[in-house]
Amino acid sequence: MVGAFAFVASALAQPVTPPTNSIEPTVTASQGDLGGRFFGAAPVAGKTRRYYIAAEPQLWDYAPQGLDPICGKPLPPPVVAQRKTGKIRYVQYTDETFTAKVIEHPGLGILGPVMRGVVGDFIVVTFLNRTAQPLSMHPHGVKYDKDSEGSYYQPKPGRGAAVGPNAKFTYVWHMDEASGPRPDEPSSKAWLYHSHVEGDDESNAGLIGFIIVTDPKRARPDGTPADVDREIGTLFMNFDESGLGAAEKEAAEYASLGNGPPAKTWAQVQELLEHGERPSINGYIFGNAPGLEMNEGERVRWYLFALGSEKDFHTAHWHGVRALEDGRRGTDVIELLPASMKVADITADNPGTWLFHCHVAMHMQEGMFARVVVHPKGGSGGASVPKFFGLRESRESLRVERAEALLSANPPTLTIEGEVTVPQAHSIFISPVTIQMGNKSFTFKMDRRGVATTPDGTFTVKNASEFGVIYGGMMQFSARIVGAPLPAEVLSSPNSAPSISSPITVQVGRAQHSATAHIAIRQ
Ligand SMILES: [Cu+2]
Repeated sequence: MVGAFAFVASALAQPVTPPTNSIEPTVTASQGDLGGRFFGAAPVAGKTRRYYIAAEPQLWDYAPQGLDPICGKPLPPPVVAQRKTGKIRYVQYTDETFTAKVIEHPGLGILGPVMRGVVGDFIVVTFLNRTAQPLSMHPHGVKYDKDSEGSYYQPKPGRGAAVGPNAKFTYVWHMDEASGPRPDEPSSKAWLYHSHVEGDDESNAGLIGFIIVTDPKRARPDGTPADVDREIGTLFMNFDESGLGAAEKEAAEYASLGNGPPAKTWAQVQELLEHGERPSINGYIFGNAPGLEMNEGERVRWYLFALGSEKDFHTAHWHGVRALEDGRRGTDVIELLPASMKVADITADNPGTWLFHCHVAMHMQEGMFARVVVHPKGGSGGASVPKFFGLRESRESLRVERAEALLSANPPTLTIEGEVTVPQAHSIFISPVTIQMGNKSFTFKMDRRGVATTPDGTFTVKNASEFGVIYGGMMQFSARIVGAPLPAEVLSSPNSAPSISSPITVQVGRAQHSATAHIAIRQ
């Protein structure tokens, strides 16, 4: 056993090679974007929902808390040896420049951005492939022509089947009648989307998300289901971190057929597979999934998915609350198989912190569990995550958390605190930050400690590493602007006004981020 474990540990220490394929791209970077049509016509303009999504390499952490907070135990050795791993994810941007990332919903974990609409709408998504291998976006459930199928196979794959490195393709998907809920189904339903050039490897790499289609007769003006107060989405999937490619698995499998000795024996391959198993909920294991939160009394629509292989038979089980499965059956367990897509309606009638887990014993042991919180009415603070996925107004890349003008101070000062999206592993001392408010703009160039001081004020980055690098894609900042350069609208705000709203733009490198700052005025 000691020998076997040493073998596994040394194999795990090798860098995991990203999946590769030898498929000829159907669209290359030099061809430009050849998509954007639906059966040869432009999608209906007034019914178009526009998205910009890139596939990007990312370091994924299965257990960011570093332990199992539910059982109060350390993580098992194979997980500790390889808690973080290289993934590819779908990342949403605000516009066609692909410079400002949209702030991610923390409850989605490894899942990509949610795209949504009502029956009759078109999803128009420009896909940019920022990896070295051809990738795609293949949707379930919605209507598409061959070019927007996003799936590579013979004969005649469509143009969007295998989008090459740095290439772009705009997919058009129609939420037709058949993609929406029937009258006897719940008011909204969800469909998976994933990359489908060589499907299994790419879902396992992290290229998965979902689409919500709502019945327009039962929808709010923003497209959310009218009979629901909150949405949650969970993917049950056994990610494979063995680092073994399909060829290696097959070589071991068919060794007895006389094709020469395999590089690894069948037993070695099984051992690697076993230690590489990550039975995850939204890409998190051992109680590390954040954002599964509800408030007491809310009607919560829970979208459940599974994906993966023959080990991905899951039974999602809630403690503390009951669910109505697809509007029909009362239960607290939902059965899931690879590519299952189910809807469970829950009334959050039982405040507390509850276990949510896969009831397959092996998966449970290997960490397929999470915490669900039902915040009590009248408690101090409710659910901290947005109530609905993928709304237009939540597509922000800049969030102003605090803005305050002290006008009686000498000189008067304006303080702005917030967060803004930045690229992966962003070096703060390379890209200056420019803040624009009204007719004034202030540029700050930080040092490695993340501080910039100019005659106009100070800008401080709060979450950079000691080398001046931000990991995780969010820059937390505090800006203080002093004296005469304050925007005129702030200085001249009427004495009686307790606050004013002002558009603010923050530019980081090439990326433009806009928001509205609600500035509290202190005289
Ligand atoms: Cu399971």
